[in-house]
Amino acid sequence: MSYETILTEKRGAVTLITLNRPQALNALSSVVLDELIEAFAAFEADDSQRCAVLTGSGEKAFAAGADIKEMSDKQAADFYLEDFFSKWTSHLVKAVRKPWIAAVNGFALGGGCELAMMADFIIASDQAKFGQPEIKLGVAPGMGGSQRLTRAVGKSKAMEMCLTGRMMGAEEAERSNLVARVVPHDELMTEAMKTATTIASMPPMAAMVNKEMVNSAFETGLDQGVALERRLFQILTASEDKAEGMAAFIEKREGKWQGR
Ligand code: CO8
Repeated sequence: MSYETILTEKRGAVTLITLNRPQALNALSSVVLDELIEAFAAFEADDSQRCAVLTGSGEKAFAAGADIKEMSDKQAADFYLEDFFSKWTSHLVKAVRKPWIAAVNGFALGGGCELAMMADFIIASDQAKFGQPEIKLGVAPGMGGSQRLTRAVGKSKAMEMCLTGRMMGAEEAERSNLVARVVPHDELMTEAMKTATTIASMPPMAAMVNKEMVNSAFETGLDQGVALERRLFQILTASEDKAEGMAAFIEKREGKWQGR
């Protein structure tokens, strides 16, 4: 499948998706959104693919935000009637049950930071910079940034970033729990692919269940989350991969997963 604004590639069981508008710092236009929706749907539907990595092309940016040039002429009624930005969460967060990682290689600003935070976790280059500078355009985050950033780094830092539009460097992002890990810039893709390959080698249904459990911590109270965890755990114990995983451990061999 060929796209205009993104590149996709299957590497074993890992799908690599690259935002590919380097001349616009990978700004997220409506074409990018439509193509990402298609690429993630293809990844989700392909049983041979078990983890995805999303990154940006070029040296400078993961994505410098929603496409300001495309949005500048739109009126409030257009944004409201199109329910602008709603598809990002419905198609890239809710509809993707398999794990995916954002490999942030440079600027992740505005919608770019929000897109990275939609991933299950972020691995960042030491040159990455995160920010929600929408206030400087007279607006505010619109793809979940005020919510996901606050849950990740806490109220004080999220509020400061949204109100001043300042960027956070990779080291601060790791210290503040926005990213799972920072790696030297030149090693970003090797490390991200290695991590994705490790996830892809796990029993696939167990990977989906682990993802669902951790995500539920953001959406439910503690009692409800713990109850969901217990039920999902009980369901997994009936899987073929549970029987295989435990037998493989006892027989001192690698498990062979059925994905069910
Ligand atoms: N949208 C469209 N084009 C962009 C964007 C963007 N978000 N970011 C950069 N570009 C383009 C530039 O216009 C420029 O194009 P051209 O060469 O044709 O002039 C090219 O990318 C390179 O950019 P710069 O020359 O600016 O590169 P610098 O290295 O000098 O600066 C920065 C890099 C600091 C990242 C700078 O480009 C910048 O500040 N970009 C915008 C960041 C931003 O504000 N992001 C938030 C966008 S808003 C959003 O995501 C959600 C809510 C939006 C509602 C808006 C309603 C109008």
